[in-house]
Amino acid sequence: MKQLIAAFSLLLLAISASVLANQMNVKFAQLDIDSDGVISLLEAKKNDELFKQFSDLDENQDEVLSEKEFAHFKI
Ligand SMILES: [Ca+2]
Ligand SMILES: [Ca+2]
Repeated sequence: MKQLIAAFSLLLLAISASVLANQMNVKFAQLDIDSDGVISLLEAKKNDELFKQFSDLDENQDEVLSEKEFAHFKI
């Protein structure tokens, strides 16, 4: 029985993790207005906090945020 509960909790954890990941994707997709898979400075301007953090988040300094760089964004 304990094993069943443990397995069930793991399943729940996996589900909530994927829901969280989806929410991140939705947000990224919302900001990526032209859907080219990166957030440009112009697109980042839609979100004040993101705009402030833009240069810190843009690790390779190509003036766009990849999904990986955006993942470091904290509100
Ligand atoms: Ca874009
Ligand atoms: Ca970049």
